[in-house]
Amino acid sequence: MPANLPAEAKQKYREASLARRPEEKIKKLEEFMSLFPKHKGTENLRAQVKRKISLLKQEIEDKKQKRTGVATGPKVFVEKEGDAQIVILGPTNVGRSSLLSTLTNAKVAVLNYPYTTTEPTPGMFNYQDLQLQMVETPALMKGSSEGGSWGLQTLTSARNADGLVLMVDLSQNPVEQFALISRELENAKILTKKPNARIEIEKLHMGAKLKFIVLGRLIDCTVKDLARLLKSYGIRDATVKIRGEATLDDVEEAIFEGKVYRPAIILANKADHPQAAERLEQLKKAVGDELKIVAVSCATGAGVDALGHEVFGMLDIMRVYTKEPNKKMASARPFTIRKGSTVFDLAKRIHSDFYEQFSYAKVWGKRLRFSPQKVGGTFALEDGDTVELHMK
Ligand SMILES: Nc1nc2c(ncn2[C@@H]2O[C@H](COP(=O)(O)OP(=O)(O)OP(=O)(O)O)[C@@H](O)[C@H]2O)c(=O)[nH]1
Ligand SMILES: [Mg+2]
Repeated sequence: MPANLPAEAKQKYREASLARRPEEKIKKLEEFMSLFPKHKGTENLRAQVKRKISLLKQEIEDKKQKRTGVATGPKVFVEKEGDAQIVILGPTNVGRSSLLSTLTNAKVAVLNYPYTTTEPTPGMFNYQDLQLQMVETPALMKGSSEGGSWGLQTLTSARNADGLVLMVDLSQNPVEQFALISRELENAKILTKKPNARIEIEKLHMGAKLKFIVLGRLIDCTVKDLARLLKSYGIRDATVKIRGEATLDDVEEAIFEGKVYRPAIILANKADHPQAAERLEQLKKAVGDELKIVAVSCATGAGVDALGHEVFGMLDIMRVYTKEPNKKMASARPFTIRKGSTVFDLAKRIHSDFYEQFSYAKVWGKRLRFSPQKVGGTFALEDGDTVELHMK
């Protein structure tokens, strides 16, 4: 827990947040690390800062690559496209590429040979009205979370995703494979179980001030305490959204982009294997009701049809329809946004102009006592709402 950092360290962190160039940020973050003691209580924080530094170094590499046109390394993660990005994770040879080529048009090499896939590779999976971007990542292995082999790419992709497919193989020992995936995710601070508190801190332009949207409950602290904490890290302009039950410590951890929650399902592939049924039972026993398990065979196609439904079901997204002010009908295709999103979130998704020049919105929804209702930007949307945005 990063609690009780010396004021000097907080000041340094603030400088790091304000630094514009990645080189400068790295320097400040390294100085920041030297300003707090090395012990069990700061272990998490050190790991997070180290990961941040690795990412910044990668960013510098990527820029160099763009300038010189010379590839120095593979992409860290894939830009999001479509309605949601699902990252496929698993140890080597479980059939991640087979899944990608079953669900999408992506051209990938499927080989009975380990470590074929060496960079995050996307494909688009059309499920009903939705476009789900599936991303195969290089194999997870012991030590991936320490940055070994492709660890940085694979786990950064997972961190960046909207949902995860954790893939194991029923021709091997799926319990061991799942244990490996769980361990690496845990070390990388990616949770697949919904935490009590979910906190998002979105930094805003200077002068915007601090805004708090508390959809859940604060434990042993007030909004004033949160404001004081954020200001001590130099955060003066931000929207802070809190769902579930959050303590001051949870908010402090969120400042360092510590733990993230990503919904997940387990996909047990190679269900055509003679011992598959028995191993599936062992896996179910080991996992309990922690995560949903879906068994498929990419080789025979068994179970694959149900996947779209399962993948969409695990995502924390809702459909919102938009309507132009002078039209009668709402759009046929919905926008998909995170559950708990506001009118501002929707506006930003459509175009930054809608956000920057936002005046008010009209919302039609089943839960509303009357529709349309005139609302402001922080109004929380729900699945199935229709929204009409008005600009200044
Ligand atoms: N029996 C059986 N074999 C499968 C199935 N799915 C994939 N395979 C085989 O498993 C091997 C590995 O498949 P890939 O899809 O390349 O596995 P991967 O997880 O992408 O592996 P790497 O990228 O090399 O880490 C290939 O020989 C596939 O033909 C399945 O459902 N049943
Ligand atoms: Mg592969």
